[in-house]
Amino acid sequence: MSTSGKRERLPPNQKVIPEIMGWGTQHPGIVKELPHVSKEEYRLTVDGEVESPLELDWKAFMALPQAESLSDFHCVEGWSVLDQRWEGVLFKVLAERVKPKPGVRYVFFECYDTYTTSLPLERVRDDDVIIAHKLNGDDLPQPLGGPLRVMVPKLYAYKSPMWPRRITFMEGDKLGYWELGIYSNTADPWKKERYNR
Ligand SMILES: Nc1nc2c(c(=O)[nH]1)N[C@H]1C(S)=C(S)[C@@H](COP(=O)(O)O)O[C@H]1N2
Ligand SMILES: [Mo]
Repeated sequence: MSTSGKRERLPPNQKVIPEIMGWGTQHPGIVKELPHVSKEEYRLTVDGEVESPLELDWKAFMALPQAESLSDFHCVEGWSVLDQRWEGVLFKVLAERVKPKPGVRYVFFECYDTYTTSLPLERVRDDDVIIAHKLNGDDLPQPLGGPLRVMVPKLYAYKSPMWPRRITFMEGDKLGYWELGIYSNTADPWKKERYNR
């Protein structure tokens, strides 16, 4: 927030670069090779404290209402990419389908490469949070999370899990891979919430 109360477009200490860098170029991935998950073998499980858990294959995922989200991408390493157009299913649409039970406040993500992260339910219900299969008109490249990535643009990108395998709705929070390590669990770029203290 600036003193006028309006949010600056670029968070503090970020510089704009033309393209998202991708897997292994900033933080090494937590596996040695990119996980190979084809659309044919992709399964996304949505479970936990919900009335109607789901297991989606690619066809079922694509049959959900599709949307677009235009947003800026902020990496904790200090670079940002503006105006990225993601296409896929809004997270809040998926949340409506599974019907979280009262008391659910967090969502935990497990990925095909064993990466994990968590987010407050309130945050992932924002209009710009999308489970994306396209970026700027093309199929999402695998090093950027293809075939599928959850994009949470208001937070540093380590809160945007690539290749999600399981999404679990929970009452309490559970720390993910980087949050157990050096990075902040709140991850707000405008507040420079980079590191765990
Ligand atoms: N599944 C998975 N998602 C992940 C990661 C990962 O290693 N595996 N790395 C995170 C981290 S630390 C960052 S900085 C961003 C990197 O996104 P990019 O490679 O598209 O720049 O993805 C996040 N999502
Ligand atoms: Mo990162």
